[in-house]
Amino acid sequence: MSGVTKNYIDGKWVDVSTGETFEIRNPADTDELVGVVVKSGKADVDRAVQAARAAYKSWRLFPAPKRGEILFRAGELLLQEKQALGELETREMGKVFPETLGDVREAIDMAYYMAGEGRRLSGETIPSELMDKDCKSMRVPLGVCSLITPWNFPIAIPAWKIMPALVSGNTLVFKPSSYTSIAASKLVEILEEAGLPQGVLNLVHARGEEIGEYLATHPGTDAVSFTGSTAVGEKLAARCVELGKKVSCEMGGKNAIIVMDDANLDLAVEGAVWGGFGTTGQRCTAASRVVVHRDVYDSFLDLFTKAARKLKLGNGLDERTDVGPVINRVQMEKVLSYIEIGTKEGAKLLTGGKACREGACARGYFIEPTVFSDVAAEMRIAREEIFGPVVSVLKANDLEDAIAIVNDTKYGLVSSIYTRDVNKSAIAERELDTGIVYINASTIGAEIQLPFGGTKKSGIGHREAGGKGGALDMFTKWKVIYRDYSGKLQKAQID
Ligand code: UN1
Repeated sequence: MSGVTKNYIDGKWVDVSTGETFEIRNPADTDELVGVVVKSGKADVDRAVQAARAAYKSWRLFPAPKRGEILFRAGELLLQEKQALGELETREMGKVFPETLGDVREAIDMAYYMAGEGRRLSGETIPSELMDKDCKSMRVPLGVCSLITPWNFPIAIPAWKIMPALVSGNTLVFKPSSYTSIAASKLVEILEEAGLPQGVLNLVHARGEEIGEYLATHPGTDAVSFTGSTAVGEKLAARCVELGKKVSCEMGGKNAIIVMDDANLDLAVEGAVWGGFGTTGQRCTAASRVVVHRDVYDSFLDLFTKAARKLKLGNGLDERTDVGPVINRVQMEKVLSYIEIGTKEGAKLLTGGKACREGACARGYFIEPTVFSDVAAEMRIAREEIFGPVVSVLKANDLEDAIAIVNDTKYGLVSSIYTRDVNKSAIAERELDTGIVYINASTIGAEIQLPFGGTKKSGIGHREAGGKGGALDMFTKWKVIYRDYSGKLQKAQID
């Protein structure tokens, strides 16, 4: 542990008005203090917004390709620091080292991708219906954006927002989850080193929802991009609409994998294990439901349960570990309470179901990978987002039934189907009402060059990441220019 992690405002690492701090402890071993972080008050947010406002005047005019070059350098630095960042992330939030390396990789991908956007960011030139008149559309920045990010992807999700927001010419106030403040600070340090001018990116650390809400609704900001729970996102979005701020929220999921009778069963089992228990089930894309064709239901359950039992819990830096801890005590209790609810509702607990407090797990928030079978579609464990290592298996009669089960949720982030029948895959692709559909692959691992996000209560506003309809739509607004060089009054639409 070295020193106190500070706020970054107007190009300086600074203390906070409250004089208070909070601790970050390793969720795999709470005896390990990972760091101490400043706890911001409202005055610190005010300072950060003010700095972003001031910096906006020149940053918006700084050429986009040059903004892109800074991001490119940040990508290079992230690549150099990948191992160290991955290790820090595992200590700070618990997920296993190969996955934290993947998290950093996703940020590198985003940096390079958005660096390229600096030389595109294109609009259109379109013919006018009148003589001697031209028309064009262009993307312009929004102003000051607040970015509020969760702990499960400590570097990647901030990068999904920071990189497109910066290349588009916005200035930012970034409030990361207080469970991953140190990783967030490292990302900001890297962007500073890459040459970001002062005030363009400001970082405030705080614990609890109050400061995030204060920032999101701050009169000095123009837009909010949030990733987190549906409950918080919906509240935030409603406030932003009232206040006239542009808003985008990535929220919950109750994602499902369909396993058809013709599927490669071993592959489907691997996909269900990876989607259900990867990141300890703490992804918005996690496969928390598996909907299995009745003809392969028993054999799938047999293989899946065996595979889940084999998973080794422990510290994510130990290479023998498959599954790390959940993030904190509150989350552990929430997941355990869902396991109790599932049992009471009559689902059959096939494996797992308990906290683990032995051996490598003695001082952390560990929960055994848990599989429920005989789950009915109306049960809470089949409907509510648990965000932990708990998978509900449901039985379907045929493809139509399976699709209906998958779509019968308030969420719509990701779905997947395992089948070797090309016609079935085409029908699933058309009918599954989710922002992302995988065929013969699990629900996790979206790539950054495509829009990321979901339907229904999984998302409000714009998609994240790259591609048409991705994050540039969130972080820019369209401006249309008509130029009349005829020297006379010309009237459109008038004969
Ligand atoms: C999240 O869990 O909030 O597709 C994001 C995936 C990752 C991103 C997950 N690329 O699982």
